Amino acid sequence: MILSAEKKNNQFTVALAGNPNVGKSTIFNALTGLHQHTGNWPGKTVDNAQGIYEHQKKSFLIVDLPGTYSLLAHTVEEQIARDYLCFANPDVTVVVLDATCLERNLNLALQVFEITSKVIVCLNLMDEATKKDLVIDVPSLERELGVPVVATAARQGKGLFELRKKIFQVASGSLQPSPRQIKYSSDVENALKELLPLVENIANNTLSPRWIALRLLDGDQSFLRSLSNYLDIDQASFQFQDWEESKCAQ
Ligand SMILES: Nc1nc2c(ncn2[C@@H]2O[C@H](COP(=O)(O)OP(=O)(O)OP(=O)(O)O)[C@@H](O)[C@H]2O)c(=O)[nH]1
Ligand SMILES: [Mg+2]
Repeated sequence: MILSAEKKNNQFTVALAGNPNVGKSTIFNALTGLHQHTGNWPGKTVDNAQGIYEHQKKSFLIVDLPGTYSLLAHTVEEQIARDYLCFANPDVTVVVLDATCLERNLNLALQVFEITSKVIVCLNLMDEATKKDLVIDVPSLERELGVPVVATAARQGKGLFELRKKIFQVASGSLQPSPRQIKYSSDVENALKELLPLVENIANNTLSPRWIALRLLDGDQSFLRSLSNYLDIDQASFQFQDWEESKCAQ
């Protein structure tokens, strides 16, 4: 379904995530030009745009995800974006942020960091930030976040070559981000420690066990439905039952 983006052999896939109105489609259009097609996500009335570009003789299939403030799947857009990031296993995820309101936008970035380590932050609308006399220390932000940060002004085409370069480096593995992880309260961290060994076998080497465990603690039914849709979790659900029973018996 949504996950079977028409990827060819030797093609890298790139997901563009971000809050609404931060310039994702502007970046998507600038990178792909006319090499794109649009439709709807299967079964939904939400736009699905995919396109292709080349860099260093490699082909990149880029997917413009719906704008979302979070990936906790309260809306159909959030569910689509979350499922794509969790189950389509893109080679790179670019989180586009509005440089004029970083704080609000970083919320989504930190959620993406829990799902995948192959992340780049694109700090867009830098021209607007400059107009507002905002100065962003990009190297410090990069160090704090643990991922490459590329400053862009997509409407003017600024920074996009650098963005393509970083996408290539992360996709090919020559650059390996190490995204900062949120540390939760000790209660949550202790529960995570117990859950992690149980979820590791359903993580399939692609999905972050920590993200799965966090969603389970959250009682996120929408994520559980997607897990059973996209992965075979029979064995895992049996083990969760054991875990729940042992907790109840205590
Ligand atoms: N000044 C300025 N405007 C930009 C920049 N990038 C995009 N825009 C403008 O911001 C508006 C929103 O851009 P979109 O590309 O549609 O944003 P989006 O993230 O795809 O929005 P949704 O699909 O609704 O989530 C448009 O008017 C763009 O022209 C930029 O770097 N600087
Ligand atoms: Mg858009």
